[in-house]
Amino acid sequence: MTSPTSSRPKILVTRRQFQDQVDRLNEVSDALVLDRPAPATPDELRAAAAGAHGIFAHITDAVDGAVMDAAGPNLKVIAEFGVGYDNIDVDAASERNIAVGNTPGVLTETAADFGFTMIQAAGRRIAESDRFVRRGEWQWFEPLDLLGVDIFGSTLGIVGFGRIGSAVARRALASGMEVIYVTRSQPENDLGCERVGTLDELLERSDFVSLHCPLTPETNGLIGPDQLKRMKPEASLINTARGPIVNTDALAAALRDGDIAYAALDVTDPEPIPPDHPLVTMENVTIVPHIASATVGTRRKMSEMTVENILATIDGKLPPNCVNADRINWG
Ligand code: 8YV
Repeated sequence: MTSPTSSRPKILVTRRQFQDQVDRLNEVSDALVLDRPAPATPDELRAAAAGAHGIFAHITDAVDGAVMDAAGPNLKVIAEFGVGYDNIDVDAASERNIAVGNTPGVLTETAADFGFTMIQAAGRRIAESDRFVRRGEWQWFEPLDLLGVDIFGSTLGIVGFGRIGSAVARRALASGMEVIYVTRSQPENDLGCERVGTLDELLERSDFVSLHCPLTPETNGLIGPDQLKRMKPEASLINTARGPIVNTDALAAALRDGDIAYAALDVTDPEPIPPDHPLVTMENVTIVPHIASATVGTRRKMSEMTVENILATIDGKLPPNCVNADRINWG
């Protein structure tokens, strides 16, 4: 905890973290860990940020200009525990000369493992089958019950062919899928996947559509009613990227009306999704609570990287992984 007389920098850690990483921060700073079950409300976040040099931030924190102003002029770094940083207003940070860090690379393979798991979970109706057994409905062998879609030989459409999207593609190719993709920034790939001209073409050709793009103003609502109608009725939508990329109401309607067969979601909008939400009550949906990077090894590496991004700034250097380095001037 920061004492009023302390000259050490204050670091706000907004959620519980690996204690050895908090200890690393405490060697050179005073870490204030918000050690409670629920995320801070905006008011709590602003109050807790007061006087901070750094914020160890999580997806649950909307770090906007008001939080930065509440922190005050000491604030030098906002270090996101994750590769996606759509919860941080990077423009507001840059205007205030505050560096924003993230954790690219360390979670790629784990997130891709999980993305491919969700493709299989959708195609083979794993969660639905589990619920069937738990309800006591497994009475005898029924050759026409719970039939899924072959993974092998089917077409996977990947939206966003960056680190994670292309790592999912490698897994899909090894499982005998054809892989097509659309992407904003990547050049041609050397994996043998086909880059298609439009999202519409991808949606029309794919048996599985898997989202791997960041949430930006351009991708917010990217998959809406028109896009879902273009998908095959036997196709599945997999979202392990960010909830708002998909229009939730349109998705629920498409699943209800049979426009698509299945959805497997690691992320939702809203998040957490209320237990009485239509998507939660549908059999042809699998929802898990934003766990794509949730392995011990990966979350630990993310934590270490976030701490390193903060420690660098206490030394007067930019975070090693800084998303707005070109906009920071610390003289
Ligand atoms: C994290 C993620 O679990 O890296 C990301 O962008 O979504 C996840 O790996 C999340 O950011 C936790 O803060």
